Amino acid sequence: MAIEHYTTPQYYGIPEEIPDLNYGKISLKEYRLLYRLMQLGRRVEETAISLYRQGKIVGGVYPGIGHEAITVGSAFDLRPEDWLAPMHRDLTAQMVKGQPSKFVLAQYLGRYTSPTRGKDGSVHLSNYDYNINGCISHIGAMLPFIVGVTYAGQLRNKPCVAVTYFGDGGVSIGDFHEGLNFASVLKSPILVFIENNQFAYSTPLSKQYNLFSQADRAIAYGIPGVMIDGNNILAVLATTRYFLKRARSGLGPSLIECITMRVLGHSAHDAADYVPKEMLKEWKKMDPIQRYKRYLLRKNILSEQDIAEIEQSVEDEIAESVAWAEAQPFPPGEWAGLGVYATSFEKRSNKAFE
Ligand SMILES: Cc1ncc(C[n+]2csc(CCOP(=O)(O)OP(=O)(O)O)c2C)c(N)n1
Ligand SMILES: [Mg+2]
Repeated sequence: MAIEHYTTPQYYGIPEEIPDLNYGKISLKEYRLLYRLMQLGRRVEETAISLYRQGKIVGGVYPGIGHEAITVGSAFDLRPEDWLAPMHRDLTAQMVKGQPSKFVLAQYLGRYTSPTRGKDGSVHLSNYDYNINGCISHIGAMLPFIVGVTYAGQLRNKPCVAVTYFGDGGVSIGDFHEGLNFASVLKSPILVFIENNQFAYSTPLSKQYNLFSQADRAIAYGIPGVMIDGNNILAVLATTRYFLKRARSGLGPSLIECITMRVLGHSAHDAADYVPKEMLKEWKKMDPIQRYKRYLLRKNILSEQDIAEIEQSVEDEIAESVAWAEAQPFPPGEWAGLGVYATSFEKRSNKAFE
């Protein structure tokens, strides 16, 4: 089974444990916040799936459930001036960067007060108030784009780092290779995460490439590449911290392959019958939130009561955000023809709606 293929990398854990690595200093506040953000991402997406089943969602839902260690760990240390260029499965990273959960839900529901004012679904959600450039649909296009964004920062002497993401399928496209080469030449301060979730839609890894690790692709571009346990929040955070520091000090980009599993279908309309049941069962034991919770309890970092309080505060936020989003108006018809060309494109700011 594919899962056993990945038992040797440095940071790879076992289902019940998070190994003791040198994580750097993590304060109690950060331990709590990491848990809260993972839980918030999970619950927002579960809520979106439920709204989808009620026929309320405009467009699709592409859940990143099971990816929370990657989406939270990779974006956790980003500063306001840094950029996030998420993929279709990275809504949780957007919330880590500051995107309010009520905007995520308003976007799913196609409301006029959503960041794109009701145009498009959740996938292309951007928010320039938080330096988030939403997913460009054509897989691969995010990398050359974000190289350009950080290059602008380099030229203006206003350095910023950027984090972007690929799937295990997306890395086979030309833009990935051109973009990574360009990033290497420009010493772009970019962390490129590969969310290896074992499938690209219905295509398993065995039909996609013949490498042991996608991180090996980094060698071809003269940059560092690592493969890590993508269901271990602390491994993702430690690795991100290391490469962020490296990028901020002018040493250029890195490629970080995170091994995980797409535990649901490609989107809410995909039952994913092509995924072996046994494989899913094994991966569910490695759920990143449950693993982190066990770690926090075992190490006496948080108590059951602390965890319950955090979970309740997430439930309260979700209830408030859903109520707000459902009460928002749909866009007026004439809005469909506005904002299409640059000439009529007003500066996007969502502050007015907060
Ligand atoms: C150039 C291009 N080809 C195909 C698609 C359609 N498409 C969207 S997501 C997807 C699967 C991507 O798989 P992967 O990169 O592994 O990411 P995952 O969905 O598993 O997170 C495909 C084929 C697209 N958006 N762009
Ligand atoms: Mg994939």
